[in-house]
Amino acid sequence: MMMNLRKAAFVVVDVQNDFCPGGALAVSGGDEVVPVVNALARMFDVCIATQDWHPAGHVSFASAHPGARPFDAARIDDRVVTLWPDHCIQGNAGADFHPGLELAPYRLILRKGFRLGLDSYSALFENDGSTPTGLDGYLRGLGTSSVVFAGLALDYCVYYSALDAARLGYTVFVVRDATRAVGSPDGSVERALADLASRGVAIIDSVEVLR
Ligand code: VGL
Ligand code: ZN
Repeated sequence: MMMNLRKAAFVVVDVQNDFCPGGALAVSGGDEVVPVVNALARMFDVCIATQDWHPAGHVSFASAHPGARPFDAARIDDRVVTLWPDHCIQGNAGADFHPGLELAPYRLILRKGFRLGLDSYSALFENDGSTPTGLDGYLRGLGTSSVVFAGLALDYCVYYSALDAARLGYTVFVVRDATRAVGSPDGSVERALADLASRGVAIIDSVEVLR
């Protein structure tokens, strides 16, 4: 394996039915990450999966805001946020992991976005920017200083997770071909990748980990 990645934690973001074709917030090609993620997970001692886990009526759902439509921007608690179709509702099939995702390697499944009035894109902090999910403490407890991200979606939950990890001082990698993107608004992927690169996040290909 390239670099010293076995000592890194592998964090797989939101590989759930609702983000795959046929799901409520389908990401184009979302299911295509599954075999890549399965192969990558075999390379790491510490594998963690996140699960978007919203209560019905969640503040991020357009349906919770009269007159709003999915993908609209809205102002909530003085933050401009994106509204989504209802997705990843706790206990529904859409919130389940993709059936092809091999779950055995994952020692921690971290649920996020479970507060009715607050979303959490990042695996590390909720969208108020200050409420920790506990993942930083978990990683520190294991002595982990680098994190490799994959999963869905590149321009939202993977992006904000990698951003927070870099801000916290981790060495951060994003495995580009093990992600897919929402792609809205236009240019979201290019902006996310440029921002990550400017913060020292390495955008890599799965072959660099698997060889
Ligand atoms: C996500 C939008 C809403 C993601 C989750 O996993 O990227 N995006 N909830
Ligand atoms: Zn969500």
